[in-house]
Amino acid sequence: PSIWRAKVERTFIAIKPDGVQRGLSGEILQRFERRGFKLVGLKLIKVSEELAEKHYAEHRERPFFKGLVEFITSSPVVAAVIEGKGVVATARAMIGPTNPLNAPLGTIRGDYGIDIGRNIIHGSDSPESAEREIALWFTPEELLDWQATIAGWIY
Ligand code: FUP
Repeated sequence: PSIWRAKVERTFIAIKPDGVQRGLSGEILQRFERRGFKLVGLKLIKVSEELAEKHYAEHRERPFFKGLVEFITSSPVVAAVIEGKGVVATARAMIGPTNPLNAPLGTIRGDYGIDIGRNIIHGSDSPESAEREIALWFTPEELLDWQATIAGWIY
């Protein structure tokens, strides 16, 4: 019974249209892979208005909601599910605060962004959000339960 076969945490990340347009997708995915997280779902998708509105439902009444939906549906998004110990909180830490101007250097937003409405990447903010968002963006068949043999060197 190998330790890396144990069910570990998963989170949802999405490289937003600005990140994809700027050619940052590979660089961003690389950061998570290098940290030790495992990709279990990955796709390039043109987000529908319906998906955008469901994803950002908590912001429905905010003044920036319409612009946010327009932005996220404007151009392809890289959607991913990554897995590993503490991945929800650690991915958020690697992403940095919502406003890139407040984001420390070394975080994705701190290294690549200056505008809150163009903050490059989304990451689930809690295990409950992760579960909701993974189910919203991926079908069960799109999530692969594969064994990363190198994980024995990480955990
Ligand atoms: P985060 O969890 O860091 O992605 O941030 P929020 O869930 O608070 O916000 C979701 C998205 O709404 C942000 F990525 C950008 C947008 N937003 C604005 O455009 N203006 C704001 O004042 C707050 C959020």
